[in-house]
Amino acid sequence: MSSWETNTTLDEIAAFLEGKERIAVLTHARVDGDAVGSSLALVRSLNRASKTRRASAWYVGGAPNWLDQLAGDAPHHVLDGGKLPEVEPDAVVVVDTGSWGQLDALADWVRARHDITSVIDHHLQGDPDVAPRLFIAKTCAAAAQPVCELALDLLGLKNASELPTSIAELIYTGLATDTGWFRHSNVNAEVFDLAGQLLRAGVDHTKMMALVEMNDRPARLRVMAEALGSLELHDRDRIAVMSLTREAIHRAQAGSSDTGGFSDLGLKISTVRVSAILTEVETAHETVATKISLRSKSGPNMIDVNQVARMLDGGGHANAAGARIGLPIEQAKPVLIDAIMQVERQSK
Ligand SMILES: [Mn+2]
Repeated sequence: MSSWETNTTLDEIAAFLEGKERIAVLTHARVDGDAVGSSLALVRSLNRASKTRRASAWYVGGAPNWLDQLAGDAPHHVLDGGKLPEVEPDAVVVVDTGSWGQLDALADWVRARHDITSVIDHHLQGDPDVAPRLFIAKTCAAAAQPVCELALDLLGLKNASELPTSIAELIYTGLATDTGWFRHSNVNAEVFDLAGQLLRAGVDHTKMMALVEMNDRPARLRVMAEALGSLELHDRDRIAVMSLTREAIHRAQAGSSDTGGFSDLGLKISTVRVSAILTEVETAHETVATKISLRSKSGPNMIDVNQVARMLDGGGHANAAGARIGLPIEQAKPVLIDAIMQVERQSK
């Protein structure tokens, strides 16, 4: 019985990828900064390490509007409507997730290529049967950190300050976004050490920040207003819950790529310990499901939202986790609040 633990080294993954020419790099559906940054940093490093190699990244579930600008000429494809990668790879690398649910429409495609798949992740939960090679850096703030080590390995470099700027920018994006631009509790000396090395490699912090955080369409602010307008406080104002129905997203003239990243807004309220946003999503089978994104304040009396998410068959980190429930929002909400209060009671 395998478990969600590292069972290999980055050196061994590099050795496995040696001589592989067509490599598909995948990540979780509805990509974020770490998913894009770590996948494209790996793609660029693989292609730079071998002139004949054709590595590319494949994304499902929509993409943020900054994707193409960040990616530049790094090969990447956004697959819509259940489409699958058009290559038959000789190796697959999954970064920033290792769970079937997060792979979404790509799950069966990966399952059919299990033996040639490797996972590089930093989440506390995942499905160990996704790949025979698992590198799970659970103490890392971003998947971009182990990916950076692999990139150095592939390129024969010692320090991230020696990376080409085009790769350093991608790793920086992963590191910065998964730490909330160096605000979250996962920030530590290693994070700042690596950030410093990446700045020395030529990364322009202001440029990356503007690219990712100041590049929204007006619809994104309208949908944020819908989310804030839906705010409810529960459990003596300790739980903040926002909702985004498909109707609200439609009203804001927004798309699914405009909805991410609002889950921590509720944490701005002094009494709130857990903030959640429930987003109605369309599933492959046209039934209604609710995506739940959870954030908690760290420090004394912290509520471990990874535990909450696990009760709902999801997972993540102690302060940032997610799950998906096959119920409409109004039915998912009491289930979620009950799960949070259960974890809260256990942690007393
Ligand atoms: Mn990540």
